[in-house]
Amino acid sequence: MDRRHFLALGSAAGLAAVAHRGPALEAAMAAYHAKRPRRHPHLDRALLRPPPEVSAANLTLRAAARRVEIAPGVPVEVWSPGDGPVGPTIRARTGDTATITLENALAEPTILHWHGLRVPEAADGHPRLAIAPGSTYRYTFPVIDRAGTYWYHAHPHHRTGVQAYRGMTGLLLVNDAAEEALGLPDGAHEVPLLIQDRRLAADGTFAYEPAMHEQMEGFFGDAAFANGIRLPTMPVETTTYRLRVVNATTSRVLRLALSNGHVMTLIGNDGGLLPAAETVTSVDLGTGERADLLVDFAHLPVGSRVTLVSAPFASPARMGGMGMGMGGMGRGMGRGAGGMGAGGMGAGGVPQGGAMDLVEFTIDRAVTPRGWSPRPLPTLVLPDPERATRTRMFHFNSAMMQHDINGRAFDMERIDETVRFGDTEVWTFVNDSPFPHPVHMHEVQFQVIERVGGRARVMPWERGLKDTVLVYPGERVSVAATFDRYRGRFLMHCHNMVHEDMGMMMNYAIV
Ligand SMILES: [Cu+2]
Repeated sequence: MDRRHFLALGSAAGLAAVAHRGPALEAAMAAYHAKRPRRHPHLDRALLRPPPEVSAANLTLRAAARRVEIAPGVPVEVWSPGDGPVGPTIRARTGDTATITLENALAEPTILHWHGLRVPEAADGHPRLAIAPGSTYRYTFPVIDRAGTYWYHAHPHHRTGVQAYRGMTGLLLVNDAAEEALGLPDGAHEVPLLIQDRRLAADGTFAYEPAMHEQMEGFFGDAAFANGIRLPTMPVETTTYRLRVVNATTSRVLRLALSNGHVMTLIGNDGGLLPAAETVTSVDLGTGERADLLVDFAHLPVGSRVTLVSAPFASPARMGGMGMGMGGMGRGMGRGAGGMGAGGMGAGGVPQGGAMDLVEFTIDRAVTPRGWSPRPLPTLVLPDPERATRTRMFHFNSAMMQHDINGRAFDMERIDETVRFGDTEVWTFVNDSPFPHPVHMHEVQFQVIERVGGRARVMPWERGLKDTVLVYPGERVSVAATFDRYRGRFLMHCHNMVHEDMGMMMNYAIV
């Protein structure tokens, strides 16, 4: 970054950028550059492409194995609900009716879940609704949720991890009048980023074979993908962009930051726009969480590069009783290698907390910046914990090659909790294990009201409405939710896909 240039300009944005660069971030970025993964010599950066946009009305998604290029000249077999390496971006407006047909041309059962949307039981993609190869499933539901960055992914039991990893996922963007009135960057300046991390095996396939230690901590790739493109680059103009980021990784916590240490403006998260914009230098996202960010490339010299990265952080994993935590067996080989030859059982990816490039931006063209200054965001009604009629406690345990909630692994037919329709409740998620658990509730957008232990506060990116919250080892996080849209059987689970596939999931019924 050209700090003097910024100071000379004396712009509010420039001064804010300098003021918000704390020593901690400087150190983190220095560490990042020191450990920066080398580019794989055989893979050039590919241009970032937004997935094609489709309407939610009369949409057919055909899930099939396809060969697509994930970098120039590198075809890989993906399993995708569209023609690209991941599914198309579904656009809807609040009040629309979604009518979506899923055709299963895969060789195994599948079903899609609309993550973050409140939908009728039959449209929620519960694993018991998975359809056999050759079958179709019809979803019809009104889009009742506010504007936001939602997403979709496969949800068959035991196979969510591998299917999402191979491409059975996509973005689902909802717009409404209140959001449109804000005049946020759009068109080419609105950039959906579905982030995954994967390992490309020597045989040109995506390796997904969690070894024993990976069945405990999770599965980590050696390179990041955005919209199914490996280590992409995007030419940008010297103006403000809206990045709509989904953490669609199997197990990785992302610490979103810019490689030049600049600030970003966080305007939204899981459930849409925040009560107020926040200036941040980094945002932590567990799998399933989203961030709606404004990034300003103004004043950067043409030809320079800025990378959206996952900045390094101390892995929150604690040493487990079996040495499965940080520094456990099989680690280190994959660090920074980013290589095709590193695939295969036990090779490991970049470990949890390791530095990763996500998307490179090249300043391509100087334009008159079209800034966006924070202004009042749409009013938000949050579930009120004072109205809660009941509190429930959920202990997340990972030990002895098992992941469970309150001592029980998922049973498709067992209803673990029953909630009265219309009630507001407080649910407390307690992490008794050595690994982070991003906890996701279907069918509600909740308010995070308290975190005890660990980070001991509600983070700036956890304000507003959320459907997934990151619970670190030793933390106890409470959320308030109102169950007032549909009756039926829904899920609460850890969104580390290795954990959920192994049973860290439960049914709850709204009656
Ligand atoms: Cu978990």
